[in-house]
Amino acid sequence: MTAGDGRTGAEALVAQLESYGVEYVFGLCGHTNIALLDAMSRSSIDFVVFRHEQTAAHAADGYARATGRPGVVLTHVGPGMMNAVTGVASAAMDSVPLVVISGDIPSYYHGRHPHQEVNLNADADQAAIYAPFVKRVWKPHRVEDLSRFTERAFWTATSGRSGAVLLSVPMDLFSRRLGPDWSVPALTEQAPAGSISEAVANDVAGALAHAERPLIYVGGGLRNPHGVAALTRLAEHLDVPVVHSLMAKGLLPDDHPLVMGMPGFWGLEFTNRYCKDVDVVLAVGTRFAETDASSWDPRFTWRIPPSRLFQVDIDPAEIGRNYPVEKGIVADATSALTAITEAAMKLTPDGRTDPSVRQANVESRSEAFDQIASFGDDISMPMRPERILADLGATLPSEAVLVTDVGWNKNGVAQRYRLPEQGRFITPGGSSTMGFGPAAALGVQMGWPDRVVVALIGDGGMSAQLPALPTAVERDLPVIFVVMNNAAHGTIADLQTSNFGSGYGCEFVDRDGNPYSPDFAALGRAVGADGYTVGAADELRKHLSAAIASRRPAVIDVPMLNEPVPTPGHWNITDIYGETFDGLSGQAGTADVNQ
Ligand SMILES: Cc1ncc(C[n+]2csc(CCOP(=O)(O)OP(=O)(O)O)c2C)c(N)n1
Ligand SMILES: [Mg+2]
Repeated sequence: MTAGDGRTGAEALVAQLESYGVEYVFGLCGHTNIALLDAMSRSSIDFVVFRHEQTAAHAADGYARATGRPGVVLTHVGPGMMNAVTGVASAAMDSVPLVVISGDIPSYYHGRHPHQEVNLNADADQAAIYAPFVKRVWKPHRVEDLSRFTERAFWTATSGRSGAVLLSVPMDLFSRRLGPDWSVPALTEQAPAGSISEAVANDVAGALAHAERPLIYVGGGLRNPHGVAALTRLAEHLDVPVVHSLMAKGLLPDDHPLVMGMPGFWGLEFTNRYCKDVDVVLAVGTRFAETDASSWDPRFTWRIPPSRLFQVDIDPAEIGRNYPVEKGIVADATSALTAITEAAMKLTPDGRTDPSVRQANVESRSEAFDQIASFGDDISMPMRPERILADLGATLPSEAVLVTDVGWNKNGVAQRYRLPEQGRFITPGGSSTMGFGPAAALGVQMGWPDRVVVALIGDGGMSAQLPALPTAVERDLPVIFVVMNNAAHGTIADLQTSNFGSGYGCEFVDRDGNPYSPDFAALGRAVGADGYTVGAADELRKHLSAAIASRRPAVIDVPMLNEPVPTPGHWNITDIYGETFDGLSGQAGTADVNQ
């Protein structure tokens, strides 16, 4: 083999991405990556140019959530990598597979502090910025190593608990040539991840079957349709209610009589009460996040012990962190649920003491959903958030995808929106990143070109990712951006008002103290999208229908009252602000117990 007469590192990398089935690369250029872009221009890969790296990373994340395939992001060194951080970390915190490729400084300038290097602590230290949230970083030094590391990057992002990885490539490697006999290393094949022994499956199934008040608590770790099918069989056969984390809304149909919705801060009172008094919990692919556990205060959502916990997770670090387990089961969620279901089919539930659970659940959930629907003809202007959700529910086709941001949109939908069985809810769970919604929606639409995709966002979220708008137009993506506009970072303004008496610093006001908002519809039109302003409450459905019919990017600016999100669970920040929280015992002091 003679080095120097084969393809360049860039050409080899592009061929490798093609062979791994990569359709899109989401990113932004810089002098460190244009050699790769040049190679991509002669390939089947479509490079999607963004105007901000955070937008690119969220869009790649949205694409990965929609398709189940890893998103690929391309950034420039230094400021490019830093701009992408929020998007990459948001994906990582929701275990979404993302491969980030960055053009790095030229290898031969190492130690000389070349242009745009981040080096105030160590030379060429930019990859260290990603250390707290990526699964692994690769920094090839020789072009011969690039394809091996690329294979590792895809394998690592997609196997086990999926997540983000970084491949930081010195820019000169893109232009160096490989020998003529270079070939793409095959991507390591994934066998189904490990299951559990029959004995463990029997134990878990037995505990559920003989329990008085059992519960299955499922999280975003269960993504596979086979896993969902096993979960449904298990719950129905043993008559066990199912509670889901924020990330898992929509895994089972919202109107299934055993589905109790989400627990925690934004869970319904009925749901939290049920969770608190269960005797056996099977938790699958969930980390008992603070939001879903009412700040882990045993008076509100989970009391483990005395509840007995069986916890299944592919990541051992998630097991037993906040609650002690009777059995910590490190396994793939789908395989484990399948085995437990098989074991359960031989049993009959024999310990139940309260036959009214299903009925009470259906009533409680219907009450929450119907409460939203009851605002369907509310004529308040600015609109009430409930009416906005009611209008969406009444107008969107059943297979529409709701991509939310943070604020009333995320919490209101998670708690009170009856998601149709074919619908999808996509939200930033772990990081709750304001700005996720508008940008992730682009990638979701690219993954599902035929579906109606709504970015349901606040005015804060839209403002945080305005660069998403021109890209939607440029790429002809018919995303409907519904801006719930209360001229405020409303969720935080509400918190601040209830704890400190004013919304100072959280509301958008002009120099005279009057509410201020950009004209989002005009901003939409300025970039070439359709723009609608809702002037009266009954106009929203009309504008939504027009936007759905036109299949063009559209911005609908919806003036909205700043209403606090109903928080039937408990969030102990109120105690922390009031200095009534004893962090050592983990107990609130004087705060009200709202149950
Ligand atoms: C990037 C980022 N910055 C700050 C926050 C804290 N935060 C949570 S909700 C929120 C307000 C969001 O405002 P908006 O999008 O207008 O929605 P609203 O709360 O008004 O419904 C903020 C600032 C965050 N989650 N993410
Ligand atoms: Mg707002």
